[in-house]
Amino acid sequence: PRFEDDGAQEEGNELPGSAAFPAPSISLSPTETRWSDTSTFASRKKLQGWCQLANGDWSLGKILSSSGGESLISLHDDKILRVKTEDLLPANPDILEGVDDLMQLSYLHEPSVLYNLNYRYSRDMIYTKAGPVLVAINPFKDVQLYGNDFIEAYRRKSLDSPHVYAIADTAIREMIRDEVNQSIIISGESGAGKTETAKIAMQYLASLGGGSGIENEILQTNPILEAFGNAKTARNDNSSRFGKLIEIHFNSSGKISGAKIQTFLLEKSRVIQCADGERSYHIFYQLCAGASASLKDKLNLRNAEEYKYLKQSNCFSIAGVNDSERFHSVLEAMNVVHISKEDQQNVFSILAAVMWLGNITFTIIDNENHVEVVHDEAANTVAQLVGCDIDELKLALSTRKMRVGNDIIIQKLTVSQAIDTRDALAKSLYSGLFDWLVEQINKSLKVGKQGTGRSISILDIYGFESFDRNSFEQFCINYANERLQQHFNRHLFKLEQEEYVQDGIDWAKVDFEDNQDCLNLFEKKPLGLLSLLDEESTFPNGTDLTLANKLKQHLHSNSRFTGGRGKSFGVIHYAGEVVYDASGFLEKNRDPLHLDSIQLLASSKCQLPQIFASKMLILSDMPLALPYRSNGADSQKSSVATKFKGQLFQLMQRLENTTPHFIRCIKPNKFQLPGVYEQKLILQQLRCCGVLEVVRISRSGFPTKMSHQKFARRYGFLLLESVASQDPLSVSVAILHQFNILPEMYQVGYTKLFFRTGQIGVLEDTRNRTLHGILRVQSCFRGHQA
Ligand code: AD9
Ligand code: MG
Repeated sequence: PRFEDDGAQEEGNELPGSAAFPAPSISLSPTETRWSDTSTFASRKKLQGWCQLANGDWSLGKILSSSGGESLISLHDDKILRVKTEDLLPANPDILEGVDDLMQLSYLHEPSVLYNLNYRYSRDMIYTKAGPVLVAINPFKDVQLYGNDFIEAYRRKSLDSPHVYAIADTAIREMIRDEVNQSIIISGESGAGKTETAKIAMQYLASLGGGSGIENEILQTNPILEAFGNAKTARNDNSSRFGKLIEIHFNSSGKISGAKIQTFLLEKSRVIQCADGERSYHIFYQLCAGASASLKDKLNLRNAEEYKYLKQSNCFSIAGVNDSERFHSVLEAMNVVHISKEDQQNVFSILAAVMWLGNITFTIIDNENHVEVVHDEAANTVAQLVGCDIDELKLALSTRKMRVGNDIIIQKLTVSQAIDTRDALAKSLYSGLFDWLVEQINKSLKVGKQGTGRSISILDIYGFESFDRNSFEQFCINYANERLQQHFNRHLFKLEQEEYVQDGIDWAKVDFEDNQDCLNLFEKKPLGLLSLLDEESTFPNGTDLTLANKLKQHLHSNSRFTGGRGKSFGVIHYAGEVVYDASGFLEKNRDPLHLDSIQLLASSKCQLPQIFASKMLILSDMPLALPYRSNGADSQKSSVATKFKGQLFQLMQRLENTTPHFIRCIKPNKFQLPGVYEQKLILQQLRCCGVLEVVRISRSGFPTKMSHQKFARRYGFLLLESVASQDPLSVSVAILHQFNILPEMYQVGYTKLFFRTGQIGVLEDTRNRTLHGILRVQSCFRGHQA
């Protein structure tokens, strides 16, 4: 590959000459740019270099001497180290300190990237470009980078340092210029800042306005969805437990005309149980803390501490968060998105019913462990809040109707079956409520009739997760991240390079980490993780252990699959190995709809339970009157994993038709603390998301491209002299000459022109200035006429 030469090497005359460094290059194993030519090296005094300390961190030091393949290096703390010269990496000249695009670094290797990011981070410059990708490091504190003044400055382009606003601005401009839908794809680990970043992007887009308050409505969806879909986890006090795509539509005059939200796989299991120190969904605690006396009375509401579902994890509050205040913000937001007061009451009834469900207990009535529901305050309150008969409720939670041949028999449930049934009802009430809310929000944001010109989608999906214990949720989340990673790879590496080759331009290939084999491990039929999981889920006798064994039996030779003991198995993801515990996989994947519970909801006097029941029936494809078949198969509905896979495919298809803008969020430390920059943690994230390769391909590649026709049409009018032939290619070449674009800065392909970064800027500026000039002259002219 050829490289842009920023001239830094000549200026910094203390740097080794080009003999020792044929070209600035990078590598994930940073051997490429190691000092090999010690003679060149030794002749230069005061030279700085990077060396790796015993703990793995990189440190910058002055090289005191070099001989016999070894160097003495003095570190900042005056320590002197003896290291192998070939293990040293060259430092960038001072003038490149803190550059805002990693592409500008003369020496691009891991320590120089880490240093540059840290240099900026410690000055609250949390955003840095890595070629086309924006890297955002979570500050874990308020930084003075947002608000109307900044928005205005980015719009007028009086500020151009890397920023989410700049990305959103580019998306808008490209949407208008190319007439193509855009997407802003935000990724990163849990707690890295995706949701905050998405909100910052939404803020910028909303500032374009739309009339009748649509922009405010869009912003107000955030407090609602966060209250119902976010929770405190070990990694993040405000962790999103669902994925979200918001599509913001614009009309032909560039104003917002509406929006649509799609959500992915809410973590239902959190409603009934979560790990120690974590919380269930924020809204439960907010409701308990913030409800008015009359609402409390109506819902028979207690303190959060009195609900079993909430108290089992021993965590009720979040440092620095006032749940009661948040509750009032949610109420206001619900008003803004036109959820009526009556519907709000209905929502709270369901929430209270879910909490009270957890307090329902059972007594054993025979020596086969069969149970009856205890007729107490909890059962009474649930019946009242759900709007059903208390006896029906008790029956639905303690028995199951079965069809055997043509007869219907009633089977009593054991303690554990009854508990499962109760918990399943709580989960489906909550997820029904969540889906219903999203639907109401979408009705309110509905894309206006006056036609949607184009849209910008913002994707904020749960980040890659690897805990001590990883369950079905992590399995799905990490699978989704593999898909997204592939989208990223495809766009930034594969498609890019294929395009160069197709258009016949001179190009040396850059390798990248392909994750197709990991996706195959998940998706292959019939012997992939998802197929095998589904197969085992349909076997009445399948258990989590038989599932784990089956996976090992069929997949042991797959290089991305690592076995494990008992119910555990491992997958080598693009971001590292994750060991999953198959306990609960089958149940969560089947997510059985207990028909007796659905019938119970359908019999409700209240609106929401009825709506949930009919949705569940549509999903399950079952007529209401039909009880379970005796083989235990509750319904024909597709498994959770299959549904999720379908959603992901749809999502990818939608994204494929957009121009993507990628933002990579980085979590600088595990403690959610400001000012703590942990090299190893950051490096691991940079590696797994391929940031360094992106920089490499961008700076050796041609990120801007335009067809000959388009180029000629767009800039042809700027030509000062007429061109003999009017074919687009001749016009294009004439433009390139007139603007003195250097030959190494572009290539002419069969159909397109390819430019290195920064080249098209001059042309665009001239074009804009010229156009404005023309418009001014025209309006002057009209003024005279008037
Ligand atoms: V998860 O995968 O949903 O668990 P996210 O979404 O990546 O995760 P989130 O946006 O929730 O992380 O950020 C975590 C916390 O970091 C926030 O609650 C803020 O306290 C903090 N944060 C993130 N970005 C910023 C920022 N730009 N400015 C200030 C920030 N604080
Ligand atoms: Mg989030």
